[in-house]
Amino acid sequence: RSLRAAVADALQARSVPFMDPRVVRAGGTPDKTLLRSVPTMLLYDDRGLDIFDRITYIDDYYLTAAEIDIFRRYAQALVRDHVADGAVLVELGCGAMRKTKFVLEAIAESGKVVTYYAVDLSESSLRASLLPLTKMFPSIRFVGLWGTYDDSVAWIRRSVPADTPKMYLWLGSSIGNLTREEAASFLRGIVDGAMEPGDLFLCGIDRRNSFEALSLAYNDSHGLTREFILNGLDHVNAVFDNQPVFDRADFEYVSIYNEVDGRHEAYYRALRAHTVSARDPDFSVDLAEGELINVEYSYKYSAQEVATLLDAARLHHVGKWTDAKGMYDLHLFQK
Ligand code: AVI
Repeated sequence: RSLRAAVADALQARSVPFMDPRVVRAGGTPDKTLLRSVPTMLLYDDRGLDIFDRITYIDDYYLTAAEIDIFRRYAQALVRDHVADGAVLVELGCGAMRKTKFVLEAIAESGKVVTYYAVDLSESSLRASLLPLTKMFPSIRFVGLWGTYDDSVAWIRRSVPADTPKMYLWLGSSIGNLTREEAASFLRGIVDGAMEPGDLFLCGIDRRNSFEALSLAYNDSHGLTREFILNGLDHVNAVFDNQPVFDRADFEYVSIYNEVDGRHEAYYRALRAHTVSARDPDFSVDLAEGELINVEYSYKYSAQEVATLLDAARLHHVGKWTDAKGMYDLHLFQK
């Protein structure tokens, strides 16, 4: 019900500023228009999670391979130098945990005693990922935290003694799906609420790579990203008990890498003028032909933007590892 209200609100409001990137690239100043949107969260129903998982295996979407490359080469050193005996690791939004395995392997080899908390919104994916790990790494204690990031931070604050060394892991450039301001205040909330001085935060962040690389990463040659984004329309229909709200045939996926703001922008474009409507909550929205509806931002970070983020969050930079192609960084921050 609250997701329905969020969809209705976002569709009715024109609140997302948009500047035509073609005009910006040509050196002009385009008109600023305000667009409708739908919540990014709609991309993650079971089918969306499954398509995203497939995206992480394709070359065009280089982010996952880059992060895995970093872990392959540096997980041992990371555990040796930064994971204390008796530490607690908290992975936010762990998903399929493909990269986590490298860290767990290094922990098991080190003989250190570690408790690993995995936070995820999907109970079934938590169970499916954790069960085999408990068998593979009997020396590590696994705990699944089913809920939002905020739930887990509150839980950690209540349940983990303050003097236990903690390391948070936020991988896969998930930070990119928040605005820079949201990212800073999210980190600041953890720093203030659930970290002690000396505690660590390991964060995978994508760089402001070339226009070509980013355009391909978010509009891959297999069409998986297009399917991932368009599936969000079907999910809206499901959320509204298949009234239906959207007809997929009326929309196409628009992928734009905005070099000025350093972010990929994902939109639905209405292929014809038509009205979309639903009941409970009731709304009716007239879409113009060609109208764009925003569904996702994926922010990319320069070194300066990482530094600004850390200042705002009151964290210090203590380490950085980069993939062989120099496209992606794993950063270690400390309170
Ligand atoms: C989950 N998140 C970090 C992905 C990203 O890169 O923004 C989601 C995604 N969207 C399109 N492709 C992948």
